[in-house]
Amino acid sequence: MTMSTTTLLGLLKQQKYEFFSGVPCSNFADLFQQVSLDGDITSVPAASEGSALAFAVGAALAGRRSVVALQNSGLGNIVNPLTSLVQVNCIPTLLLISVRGHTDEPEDEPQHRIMGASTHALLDQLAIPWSEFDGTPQGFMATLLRAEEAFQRSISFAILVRKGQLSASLGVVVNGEQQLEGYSLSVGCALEIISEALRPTDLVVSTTGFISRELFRLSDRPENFYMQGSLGHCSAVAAGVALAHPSRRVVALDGDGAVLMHMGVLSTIGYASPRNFLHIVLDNEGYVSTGGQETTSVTSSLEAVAVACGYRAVSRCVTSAELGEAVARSLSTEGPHFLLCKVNQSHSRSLPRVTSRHTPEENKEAFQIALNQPRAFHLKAAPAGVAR
Ligand SMILES: Cc1ncc(C[n+]2csc(CCOP(=O)(O)OP(=O)(O)O)c2C)c(N)n1
Ligand SMILES: [Mg+2]
Repeated sequence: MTMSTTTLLGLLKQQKYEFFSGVPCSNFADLFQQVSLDGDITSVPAASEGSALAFAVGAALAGRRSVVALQNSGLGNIVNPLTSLVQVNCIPTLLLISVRGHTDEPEDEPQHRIMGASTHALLDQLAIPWSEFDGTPQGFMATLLRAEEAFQRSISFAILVRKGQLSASLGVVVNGEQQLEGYSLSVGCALEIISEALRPTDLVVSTTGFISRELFRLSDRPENFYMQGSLGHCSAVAAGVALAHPSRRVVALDGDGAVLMHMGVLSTIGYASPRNFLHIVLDNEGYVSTGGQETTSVTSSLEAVAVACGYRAVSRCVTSAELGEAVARSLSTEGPHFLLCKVNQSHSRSLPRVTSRHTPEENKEAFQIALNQPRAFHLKAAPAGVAR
C-alpha cells in the first residue's frame, strides 16, 4: 500500500512531532522536501545520522518531540548515540527508517544487502521496538500509538518504510534531468575535464551515488575503485592507498554531502600528508543522488577547512578553465592537494549502475591488479621529486 507524504506528515504533526532531522534516502525525497517547506516543523539537515539523532536529543531535552529520518545504511552511524546517549539517558526518539536491501528485494544494490537482511535483527538486538509501515493512515496511526506507549517507558521506536510506500506530492525527481540554475559546470563536464587531465596510471576512488555512476559512464577503467556504500569514507580509502603506495598518484572523487558526513578525515589527511594524493570535491550543494536536498556546504567553505587542516595546496574552481588548470597544477607539485569544484545539479537522464558491468568484488580485483601491475602506458617524464 502507498500513502502520501502529506498524510504521513499530517499525522506526525497531529501527534505533536515538531522537530525533524536526518540524512536523506531517495525513498524519503518528498518527505525531506516537504519538511523543509513546512513552517510548523523545525528541520535540521544533519551531516550524519549520528548527529541527526543528537540534534533530536537536544530538542527532546528542550521539550520538543522529534523524528529522525534515515536510510538503514545510516544505522551504522547511529548505533553509538542510540545506545550510549538515547538509551542510557532515557530520551526516546522516533526513528523513521527507509529499508533498502530487504530480503525480498534481491535486485537492490549490493551495498544494501547485508544491512537489508540485518535491520530488523539489529533493532531487536538493541531492544528498539519497531513496526513495518503498512502504507495506510489507520495502520500508521496505530503504529504512532505503539510508539507512544514505548515513549512512556522511555524507549525509542522505529518505523520501517519500504521503497514506493510513500507517494510523492511535490514531484521531486531523482535521477532525472535536474537542471538547476547556478554553476556552469555539471558533474559530467567536470569529470570529462578531470579525466582528460589525469594520467592513465592515476588511481581514482570515487564516492557513493551519482558521482561514481557518472564516472563509470564516462570513463570506466580498472584504475577506478567505485565506492557504492560507506558514504563519506572515499577520501580515507583513497588516502590509505596513497600512503601505502607512495609511488602512484591517487585521486579521491568526493561529494559535498560525503565530505560533510565525516569531515574529521580532512584533518587526518592534512596530518598524514600523502604527497601523492589529490582530493577533488564535486560540490553541488546538495544530496543530488537522493533528490537534491540542500547540504550545509551552501554555508560552509570546504576549501577553507582543507587549508586549516593542513592540505599543502588548495584551489576553488567554478569554470572549466579553472578546473583544468588546477588538476594540471596538482600534477607538478606535491600534495596533499584539495580541489573544490562548484558544480550544478544536472546529470544525464539515465545513469548506468556500476553493477550493470562489475560486481563490487570484480571492481576490487581489477583495481588491485591495476595498482600492483600498472598497465604499460606511454609515460611522460615526471618533474623531479613528484610521485608518479
Ligand atoms: C550512511 C548513509 N546515509 C545515507 C545514504 C544515502 N545516500 C546515498 S548517496 C547520498 C548523497 C550524497 O551526497 P553527495 O556526497 O553530495 O553526492 P551527490 O549525490 O550530490 O553527487 C545519500 C544521502 C547512504 N548511502 N549512506
Ligand atoms: Mg552533493
